[in-house]
Amino acid sequence: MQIISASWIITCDKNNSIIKNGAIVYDKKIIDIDTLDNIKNKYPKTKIKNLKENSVIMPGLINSHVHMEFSSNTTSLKYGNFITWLNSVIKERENISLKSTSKLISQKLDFMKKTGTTSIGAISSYSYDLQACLNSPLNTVFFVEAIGSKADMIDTLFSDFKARLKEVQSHKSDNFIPAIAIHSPYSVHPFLIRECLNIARKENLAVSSHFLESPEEFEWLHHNKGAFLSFLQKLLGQNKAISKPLEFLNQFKNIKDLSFTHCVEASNNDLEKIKDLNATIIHCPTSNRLLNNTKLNIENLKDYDLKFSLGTDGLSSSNSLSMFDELRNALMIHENINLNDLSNTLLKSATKNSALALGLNKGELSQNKDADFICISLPDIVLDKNLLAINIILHTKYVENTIIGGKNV
Ligand code: MCF
Ligand code: FE
Repeated sequence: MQIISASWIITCDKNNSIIKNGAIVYDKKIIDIDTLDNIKNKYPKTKIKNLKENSVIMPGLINSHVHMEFSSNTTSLKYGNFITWLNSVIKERENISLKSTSKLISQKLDFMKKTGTTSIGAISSYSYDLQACLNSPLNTVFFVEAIGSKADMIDTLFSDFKARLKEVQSHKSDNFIPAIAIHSPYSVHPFLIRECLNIARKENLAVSSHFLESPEEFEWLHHNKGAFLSFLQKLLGQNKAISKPLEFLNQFKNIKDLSFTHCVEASNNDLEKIKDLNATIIHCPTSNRLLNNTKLNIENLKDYDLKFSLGTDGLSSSNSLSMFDELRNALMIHENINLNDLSNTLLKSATKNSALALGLNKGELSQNKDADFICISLPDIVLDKNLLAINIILHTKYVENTIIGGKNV
């Protein structure tokens, strides 16, 4: 059992409690959390590690959506329009994958740890990122991705998917959790979706999918028109979408830990369905800005009682895997919301809501949650506790300490 204290503890719990001069008692899980004075009284014999002035302890950040296999990309892809981006990915993907070695991915994971991330939801297309994730102290929810829309290929694709999932499942541990990703409504055949989701239900695996991230995707799925028509006609000889948005969503019933990434073009009917499915929306603001110049209407989500979590997406659609960079971008992009309210909402989206999306017992500092937290140091005194969230987002580049499962890593 260990005790650590800081000037401030941001719990990200359901009441958004903030404790001034607080302390946490923990082993693998959090045993107690209170003011330093109360903890001293309750645990008089245990030595306390006191962090310095203007220190903050908060839950470790959870990056709920990232593609590590694209880690080598910096300048190869074209931004500004989704189809232009997709074409550049198809052209450059092999090169990017080859350069994204285990060594490079390990370096990126280390950078993520230093910038406050303690857990990731990694979408993996080929399992090229498996070894680096296994070697990392970060908790990984490893999503084996299913993709492919050609009916005559389904058997082969499904066999390949099952073989990859089996290999990934052989590595299951407390900090490595196998899961399933369905790429998107336009790229995965409904039969393949059905089979993969049956496995998820049977084996209780978390599921995630990209959903309605561009106006082109909306036009295609609803009306079989737009830039996707010529793109898919040329690539696969397709002239009709394989699923309508609601047909697609309806396939995801009875999945316990479910999330849909992007959703910037989701209709109100779609949002209602997503709520019905008890799913979380994963928001990747930098990716949305770079690929489409769109943003998620986070105010609208309240009307549907929907929660959103935060993700960076991969370096295929962002310039940084730092969750603090993503938080700052989100703070700048959503210019129509009160800054302090937005800051609190964003910290919650990067912790508690991300844990919800991935099905983890983490993301908030309260009794019995996993002891995953970060220690940061603010540059100067914060006089009003309502200004903590915004100052943490504005000023944190690197963390001082990272504790995962009670261990300093
Ligand atoms: O989230 C972004 C944009 N939307 C869709 N896919 C991806 C993103 N970043 C990487 N991807 C991957 C995806 O997992 O790119 C491929 C898939 O394997 C797209 S199809 C060429
Ligand atoms: Fe993505």
